[in-house]
Amino acid sequence: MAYFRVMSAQLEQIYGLLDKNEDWCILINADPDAIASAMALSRIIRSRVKSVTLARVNDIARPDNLAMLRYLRVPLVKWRPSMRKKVQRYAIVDSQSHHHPDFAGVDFSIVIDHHPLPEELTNTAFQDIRPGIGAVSTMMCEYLYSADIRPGRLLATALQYGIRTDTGTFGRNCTEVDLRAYHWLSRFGDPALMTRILRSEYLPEWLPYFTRAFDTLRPCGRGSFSWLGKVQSSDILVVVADFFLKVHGLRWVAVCGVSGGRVIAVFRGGFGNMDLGLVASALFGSLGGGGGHKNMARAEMALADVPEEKRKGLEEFVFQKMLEAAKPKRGPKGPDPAGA
Ligand SMILES: [Mn+2]
Repeated sequence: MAYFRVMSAQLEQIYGLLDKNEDWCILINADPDAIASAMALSRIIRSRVKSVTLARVNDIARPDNLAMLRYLRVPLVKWRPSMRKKVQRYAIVDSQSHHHPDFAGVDFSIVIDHHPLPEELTNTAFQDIRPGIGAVSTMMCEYLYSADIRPGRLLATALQYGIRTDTGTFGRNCTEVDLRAYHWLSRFGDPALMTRILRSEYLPEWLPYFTRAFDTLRPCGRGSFSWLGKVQSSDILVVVADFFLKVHGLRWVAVCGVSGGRVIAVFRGGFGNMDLGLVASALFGSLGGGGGHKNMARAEMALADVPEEKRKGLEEFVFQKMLEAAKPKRGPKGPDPAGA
């Protein structure tokens, strides 16, 4: 049975661009889908050109992305303009030239993407842009299949991770072709490596924040409150708050701290009637701002706006505000009927 549509005509076009004397660079804005797609394109073209370099324009900080690069041994380097001297031809996957300033002015011979096409037409030698597809990794499976290439263990696992990431593990923007590609890859991928990547959720330097989070965790109304004090970035509040979502029975949690001269509260949970967006907008009142959705929200205020006498006991100040904001609100008609 044919798994995918036949891409022979497109492959011939790509092969027609390749020259044994030319050095290629596949330029990406690195995320799992882009990394996997670059690996696949490199696999398809590398025997027909002088060399292929995989380069990223962005920095990578997420632990799962770092794990992907490490466990799947991806030879991805940071893009430097000086590399132009050694490269004659460029390809771009999972992005288009208007998506990042570093892509501007680069003459791409190959563009393979699933983001919407801009209005102005480019004069790229080869382009395959299909906004309907969940992941470019899926498109690359069609190319590999048509090129008669069985992906190796590391490449197949990378493509699976690319599809998982871009489709929110098959929950959004996922087409039948994406599922078929994932199924095809499962013959070649490595489930143990996939598990290692999926479990790489935290960086070692984040662990002391968890110690603080557990030490300070206390009930707040029907939810929980945790105080991390000064944090390097508010991202750490998000990481810790997301962790608490995995604890069965915690209705909601507010993880709070100070970063960049601001007091920040990150809310997660909202199982039941509580609307965390409303709690967040009420938290600091006129002193700050906040909002969000029923299940995730955020509130902030400037440290300078905290009353002078409260600054020493900042944790208690925020906790009392939280307690007040999270009090069940009764409407004019009394309590909500059960099950509402
Ligand atoms: Mn993508």
